[in-house]
Formats: sequence, structure tokens, C-alpha cells
Amino acid sequence: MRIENIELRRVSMPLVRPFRTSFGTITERQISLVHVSTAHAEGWAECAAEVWPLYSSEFIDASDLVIRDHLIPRLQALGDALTAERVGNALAPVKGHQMSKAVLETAILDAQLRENGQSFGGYLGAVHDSVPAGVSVGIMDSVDELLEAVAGYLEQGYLRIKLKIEPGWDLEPVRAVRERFGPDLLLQVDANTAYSLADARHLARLDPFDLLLIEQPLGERDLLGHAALARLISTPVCLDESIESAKDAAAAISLGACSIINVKPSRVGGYLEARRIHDVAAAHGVPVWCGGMLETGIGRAANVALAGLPNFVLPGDTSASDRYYARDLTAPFVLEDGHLRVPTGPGTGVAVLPEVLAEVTRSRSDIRF
Ligand code: SMG
Ligand code: MG
Repeated sequence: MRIENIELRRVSMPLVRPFRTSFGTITERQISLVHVSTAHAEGWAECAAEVWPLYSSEFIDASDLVIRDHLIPRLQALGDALTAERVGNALAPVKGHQMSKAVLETAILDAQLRENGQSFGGYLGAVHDSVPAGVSVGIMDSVDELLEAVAGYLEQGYLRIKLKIEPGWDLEPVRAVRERFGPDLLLQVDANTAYSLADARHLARLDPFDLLLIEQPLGERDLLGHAALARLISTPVCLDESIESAKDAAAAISLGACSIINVKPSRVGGYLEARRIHDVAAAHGVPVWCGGMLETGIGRAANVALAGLPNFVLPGDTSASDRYYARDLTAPFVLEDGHLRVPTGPGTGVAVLPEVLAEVTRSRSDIRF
């Protein structure tokens, strides 16, 4: 495949409501988009890195720089031999920077699949036409406000609720949601590393609420801590931040650090590694689900395709466009009976809307190949 140009574009997308996690509040998503042009096709992808290095060590300004100065030159060196499948190895000498690597591989894969007339779902091996949608509900100022938000999402048809938790916002909101919406509600929590192993006894007090899982309670490097915690609580432990590769997934599973994995393609360097994690987990009987980074329709389309693979057995953080943005960069993803449809067109199967794109663009630069 011969790339002619890679465009880096910074957009700013206001969220419909602020999103608060244990590491901070965001009101607007600043996103780096990568747009790849070949003689025959175009590919788009979005980088998950945020403004601050708080979810992980990556952040958007550093990501732009590493893409431009360290990653793209390695792709240019491949010349015509470049394919999406070769991106991972070509970028492997650069340590870390999974999100920056992911956005390049994904944009190239999109262009390649569009050239070949194949969809992301078909390429990755999706077996479902639509996938069940969950919603991630941020930390709020009061339990009443939270109950109202959850009620609204359930009315819209979301099939699973995830509550963000942190010390001081855990037992009470979980109890309130469980009591108000009953035992059948699929409910889980996400701590984004906010606890330590010394909190094990406190976290065990979540056990009676019959949660699907607790996501990333401890630090991202603390696999042994998670393994110890998993022995002390009955809520299944799910890892997010800790898993940056299929090797990490294999290690975490072997150590007993998790019994469920949140697969985010951006966090693990792209969709090919995400599929490997899916396969490793499936081989161990470990269920996975698709996480989210408040993606626009560009990233959502590919995530929904991934979530169509057979071992994605839990509803994902793959919500409809209007949960995030009043105007999405693509035709909006809408809930149909609690599900999002897996796109079937070539590549991600979605088109970027030029007027919306122009409106949210803050800057752009081009790298000629
Ligand atoms: O995309 O619906 C979404 C957000 C899902 O909670 C979500 N993501 O740790 O899983 C997570 C968080 C990380 C993003 S917080 C800005
Ligand atoms: Mg998480």
C-alpha cells in the first residue's frame, strides 16, 4: 500500500455533560485525528490520548509529537511494503505510546480495508450484527443526581450501568442504585486505580450488591495486588489500565489478577493487539468487553465492530453518540433496543461529516510521504 499523505488534525468536541472520574472531570474532548490518504482510499482514526496524563502516561501534545517525529518516519521507511499488519512490528522499537501507535495502525487499516472493500467487522471476525450497549456514569455531586441520570439511561434502553467510584463515592451510590433499580440491573463499577490493597476490607463491602465486576481498583502496575484483592472479595476483578498488550493479559490471567478484561484498542496499540487479547482471554475462558474513551463516531464504529467478536460477552462502554456529543463527527450511532449496529460498509463503514469536522477543527498539519 502506498500512502501519499498523513494529516494530523486537532478537534475539540464539547461533551453533552461533564464526565467525572476518580482522576478528574472533563467537559470537552480534545482529540487528535489521523487521516491517511492513498491513491485509492482514505482512512480515519482518532487518538484516545487526553489533555492530561491522568488516565495513563500518554497525553495529546506528546502523542502528536511522537507520531510526527518517531512513529511516522518508521512507517515511511517501509515504503510500498507498508500494510496495516506490518505497522505493529515497525513501531515496536519505540517503547510505550500505545495510543499513538493505535491511531496510526487504525487509520492505515481503515484505508487498506476501504481499498479492499472489506469491513472492520468482517476483517476482525465479528459474529454479531449488533452489540449490547452499556453506559459509563460519572461521579456526581449527589446520589439523587446519580439516580436521575441512571433512570434516564435505563429509559433510553441501556442494558448495563457502570458507576465510576472513588473513596467517598462507592458504597452509598452503589447501594442506592441497586435498591432503586432492583436485582436484575446489570451493574458494575470502575475505580480507575483509586484504591490500594489496604482498602480490601472496604471493597469487600461491595460484595452484597452482586456487581458484574469491579474495574481497575488498584494501580496499573499492581498485578500482584489485584491477585491478592481478588482472593479477598467476591466481586470479580476486571482490569483496564493494567493491560497494554496480549502478554500483559496472559500474565494477569496466569497470576489470578483478573477474571474479566476490558479491551480498549487504543490502550493496547490497536485492533490487531485487541483481537489477540480477545483470543488469549477466550483460550483461558476469561470473558472480555469493549471499553471506551469517549470516542466520536470514528472510533466508535471500529469499537462496535470489535465488540462483535464471540468472546465479547458483556455489554461494552459502547454508548450511542448522543450520550457524548450533540453533533457527532459521523452519522450518529443510535440505540436500537439497547444495541448498536455493527457497520457493514468498507473500513469502519462510517463517513466523516465535512461541515461538523470543519466546525470543530482547531488546527491541522500534513506529512507528505
Ligand atoms: O467511552 O463511554 C465511554 C467512557 C467509558 O468510563 C469510560 N472510560 O476507565 O474505562 C475507563 C474510562 C476512561 C475514560 S475517562 C475520560
Ligand atoms: Mg476503566
